[in-house]
Amino acid sequence: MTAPASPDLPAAGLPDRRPATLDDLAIELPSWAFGNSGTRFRVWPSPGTPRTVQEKLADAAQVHRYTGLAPTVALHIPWDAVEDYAGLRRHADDLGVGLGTVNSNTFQAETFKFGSLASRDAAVRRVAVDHHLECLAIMAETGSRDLKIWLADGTNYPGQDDIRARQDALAESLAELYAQVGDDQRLVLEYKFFEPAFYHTDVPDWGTAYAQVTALGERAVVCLDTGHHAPGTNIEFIVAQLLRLGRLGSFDFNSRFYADDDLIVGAADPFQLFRILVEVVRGGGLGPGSDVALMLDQCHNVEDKVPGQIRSVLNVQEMTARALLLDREALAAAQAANDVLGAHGVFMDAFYTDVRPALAAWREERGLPADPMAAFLASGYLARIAEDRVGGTQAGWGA
Ligand code: LRH
Ligand code: MN
Ligand code: MN
Repeated sequence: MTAPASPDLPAAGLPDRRPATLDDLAIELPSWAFGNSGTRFRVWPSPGTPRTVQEKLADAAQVHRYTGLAPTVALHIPWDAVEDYAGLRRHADDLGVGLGTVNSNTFQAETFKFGSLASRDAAVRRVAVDHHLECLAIMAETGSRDLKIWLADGTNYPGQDDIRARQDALAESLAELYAQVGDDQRLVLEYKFFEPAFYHTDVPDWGTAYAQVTALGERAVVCLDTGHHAPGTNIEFIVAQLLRLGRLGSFDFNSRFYADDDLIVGAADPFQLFRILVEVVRGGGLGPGSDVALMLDQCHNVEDKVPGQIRSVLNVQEMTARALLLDREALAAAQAANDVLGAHGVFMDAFYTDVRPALAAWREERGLPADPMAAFLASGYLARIAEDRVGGTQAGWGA
């Protein structure tokens, strides 16, 4: 294990801790993955789609029941707004899951056409800050730790607005908000390089998110959404850097081919997921003492949603298992000897190991089905919800 880079930085590798194991893995599901979604061309409805947040939680509980991997569900406000959040928490508890991160939403209201927390209009900023204060009040009732903020703020044309003044406005808004974040809570800032703004985005990259959160204080951290980078970006480097700096708060896992595709994590590039998880394990982001939240942020446009989420958590588990297999001693020895191909070989050996039989055994030891997908599909749940959930409006991305 290497020594910390400077006395101020948290120790890399955290040598005195129990090493992470597969039992440490817990993945948070997004409530919105269970609603209908699509593209700007069409939303494809599917039978049995939840009509309420309670039904979204029931579907999420199925994923946990068959995999043992997904004990919490993230909410999006106002999509999941209810009158009684303490009641919603009890409902989740009865289903065997907990409520997790609360996501704010300033990307759909008319008021925020030209920006929200980064707007230069003080009245608009007031509305945006108040929405986040409401989210904090909800978190007190749901028992959630994290307030996650993703901003659609940006401009479409050079000269449209003063991009530097908007950074100052954003810093001001975040500072007001952060002052209300409780001792046990965190403010998590998510970045995204473009879309819906096409020319400039106010929080486009990890560096900007890092600069903004470090100005706030210790309980402000960064969310890395794997779909929010330009093609070819070395995401595992960003993971290593943010962990080294102690500011990696959470992941939004998904897959991309072209842009913010929100496909099943590990579907487009399993090797990238492996490389990311190697850095997570290396940097102490899994296991005792870690407060990195591993979340999914996905939409299932054409496939069934509950099996889509089951596939997703199993993909994360599979690549985590391979990352845990990495022979770090052999790797360190090869690296120290500048044995380029030897080190690469050790790395690839872990990636190419088929862990599926071992994972099936791991599940059976814990009273879970060896094949969660097959067991779920055989349970008849999909047919049951298709029959039961007729009438009312199906929830969708944005409802
Ligand atoms: C933005 C984003 C963000 C939102 C979610 C619905 O693209 O990734 O995390 O909250 O999608
Ligand atoms: Mn996201
Ligand atoms: Mn996204």
